[in-house]
Amino acid sequence: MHHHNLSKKYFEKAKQVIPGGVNSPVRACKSVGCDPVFIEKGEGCFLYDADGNRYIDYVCSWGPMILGHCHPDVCGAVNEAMYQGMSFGAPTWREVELAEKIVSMVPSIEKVRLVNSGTEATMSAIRLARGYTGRKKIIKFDGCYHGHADSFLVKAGSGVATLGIPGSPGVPEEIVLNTIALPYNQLDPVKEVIEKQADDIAAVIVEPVAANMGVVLPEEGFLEGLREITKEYGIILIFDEVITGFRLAPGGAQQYFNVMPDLTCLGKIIGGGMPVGAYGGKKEIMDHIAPDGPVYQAGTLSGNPLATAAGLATLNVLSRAGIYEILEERGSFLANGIRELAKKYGVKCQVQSIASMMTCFFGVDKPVKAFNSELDTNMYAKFYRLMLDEGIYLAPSQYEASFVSVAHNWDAINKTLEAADKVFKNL
Ligand code: KE4
Repeated sequence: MHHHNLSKKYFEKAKQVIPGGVNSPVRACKSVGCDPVFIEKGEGCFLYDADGNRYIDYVCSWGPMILGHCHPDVCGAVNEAMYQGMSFGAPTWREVELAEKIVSMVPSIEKVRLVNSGTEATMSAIRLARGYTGRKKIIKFDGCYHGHADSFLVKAGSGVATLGIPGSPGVPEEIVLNTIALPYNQLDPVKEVIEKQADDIAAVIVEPVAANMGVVLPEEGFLEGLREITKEYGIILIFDEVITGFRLAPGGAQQYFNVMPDLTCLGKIIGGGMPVGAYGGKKEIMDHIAPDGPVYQAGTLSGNPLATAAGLATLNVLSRAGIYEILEERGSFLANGIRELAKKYGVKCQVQSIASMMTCFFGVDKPVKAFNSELDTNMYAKFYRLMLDEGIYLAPSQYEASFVSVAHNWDAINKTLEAADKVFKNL
């Protein structure tokens, strides 16, 4: 690897004018014990940093860049849209085209509202569920992250025993009193809480495949069980598919597992790299949203021409035959290759993957089924730094997912496994 002199210089400057030098905390790489590199450009599966180092990119902007960087169809669409006007704050036909595309791809969505981020999508979905049911409480799961709206920032395990405890300064107790956090992949605690408090519970929100505690798959029957009990008590089931949407399948996790939520939250891939989020579901529920309904939600740049152009171009490419088979084949080949290397060198590393997303959990050698605070995060940090030196750009946190894009060809995958072989040998 070359040096990171310019990145270091840029980071010092950045920290003088931006909190932590970053516009989102995880980018500061605090949990992997090194400073972030500043990226100059991306191309296909590659990133190039300010010092001219090239990396194979498995962060993919935390999910959105499923087609790789600078896909011609996406760049072309944005370029064309740009010269028609960047934003009007008025209805445009392309918003309808994107909405129709989302409705055609995501099985449970009949109507959809575009917003500007995943956080806006989940925040709005919760408000809609509360407004539609007239109830206040929500159930979320430890280790699942739904963006930074107050209602979701509760301490883990703040479940039914103790009322929601703020997970961050600035979040009033009054807000999180109504948030119940329960263990992921366990139905009994959910049944217990709902049977006691059903009339107060507006929604259950869940990452159908968790990615914010590392990739954790739903246990057999977990999603089906949530669907059954929420239907029985008239509770809105919300799938937060900000990561799994258009990642696991054209119709996301709900199509992959064939479990239909009442509302779905989307983000990341839906904008192809531009700021787009969305929430959608049954017409009967969505018609409660302003201006037709009483539940208020709004946004100056929601559905803006550039974002809808990027999003529509991305979903159109993803709709081509064979795309998800390619993603699955390369994702599983990479995950299996790393599993074999961990075994070859006797490294305690549990690789969990689905479709084209994966996490290497260090310090465990059996399945991770819920948020695990005992992981060897130091070993992950060492793995991260050594892989970065080999030109492989992984998620800078043990509790995140890494992603394969359509642009990760076999040469990139094989180079990654060669790097992992070298790194595992020295771990
Ligand atoms: P945004 O507001 O960051 O667009 O989306 C929030 C969100 C909602 N739901 C899920 C399942 C998510 O994963 C996210 C955001 N994910 C994080 C990390 N996995 C984005 C990276 C960051 O925070 O910088």
